[in-house]
Amino acid sequence: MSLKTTFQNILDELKDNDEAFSQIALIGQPGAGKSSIINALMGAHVAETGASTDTTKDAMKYRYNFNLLVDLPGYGTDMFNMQTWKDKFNPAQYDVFVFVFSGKLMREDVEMLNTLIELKKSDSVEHPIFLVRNHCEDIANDEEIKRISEDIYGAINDTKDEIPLYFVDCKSKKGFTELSHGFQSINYRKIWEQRIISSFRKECKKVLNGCILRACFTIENHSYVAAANGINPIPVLDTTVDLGIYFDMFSDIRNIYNIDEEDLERYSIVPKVKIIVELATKKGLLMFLKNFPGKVAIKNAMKFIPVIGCGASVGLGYKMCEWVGEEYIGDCNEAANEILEIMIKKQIEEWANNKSMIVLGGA
Ligand SMILES: Nc1nc2c(ncn2[C@@H]2O[C@H](COP(=O)(O)OP(=O)(O)O)[C@@H](O)[C@H]2O)c(=O)[nH]1
Ligand SMILES: [Mg+2]
Repeated sequence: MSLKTTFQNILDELKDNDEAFSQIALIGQPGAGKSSIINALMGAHVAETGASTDTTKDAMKYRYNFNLLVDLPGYGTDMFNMQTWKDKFNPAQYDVFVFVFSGKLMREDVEMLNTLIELKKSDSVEHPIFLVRNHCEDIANDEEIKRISEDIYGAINDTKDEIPLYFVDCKSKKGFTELSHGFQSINYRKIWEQRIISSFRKECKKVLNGCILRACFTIENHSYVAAANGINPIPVLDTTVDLGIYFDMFSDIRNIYNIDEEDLERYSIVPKVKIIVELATKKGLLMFLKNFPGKVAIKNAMKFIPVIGCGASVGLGYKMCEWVGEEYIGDCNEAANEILEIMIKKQIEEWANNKSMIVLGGA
């Protein structure tokens, strides 16, 4: 299986995975009605609700069309003070924030809201925010609606246009049509794409890190062989470079990466080690030795010859093989990263052209 196929399988799997769906997190004090809102949106009693203490103890996820609704415990409790809550539930991992409140805004609510707004502004990915005032059956008149609205926008300053406010009531299910329409305005597709690409990059880098580790082992083994061969000096240079060992090593490294020579030439900018070694001539070897960053680096071929004796060439053989191997890993890695970036670019283009694949939010 080629490296490209390995990458493609990772991408396909990510596209099929629920975790790639946009995650809409409900955030608010305990008892604000987060779990009840999830039930109202889902049209079924899926999340546990409770009257007194915080019933939700961990992040619970519910599939909601092509999204996940994430029910979170409230903050500012004995179990989760503000800091423990932020550490444990790290809001940045979620895509959309639904800030739920019911009574008067507390100091902690304002702090949390501003944390979310800060994230929305600073993160490279989008984080739409929705404000939801629950228990709206308590609201007596328009005057009170105006006051609640002024209160919350006052706490977060000038973001009224970007952060909509909804009024809902979980008992009578009032306001949920508007809220679910609001969710539909989010560019879920873009969020979903960003999520897939970022996970794809991460997973592929893990694969490549594994390749580097295994390739380093291979280098070590070949370098021992190269060192053992150091007692058979090449005439003229008085040192040993057994090119067969190098080509074996290159082939092993390519196998670890599942990259073939064609790929390497196509993608890697200049597979420099290969070119130098392949010259396999006195000139080629001298070029190669001039590039070698160890102690034996020489300015002039003639001066180099008397310096290296048989004894020195044993250690030199090891060092040179190691260096050539490391350079070759660099070439393979460069090619692999280029394969990855080309795949990402192609996938983004394909998404942009395939308008029929729509990931919708809302009920
Ligand atoms: N009257 C009324 N009660 C509600 C409303 N929303 C939630 N509740 C009740 O408030 C309590 C806490 O709700 P819950 O969803 O568990 O809040 P959470 O802690 O934010 O998840 C439960 O007993 C709910 O039945 C509402 O809009 N109106
Ligand atoms: Mg709850």
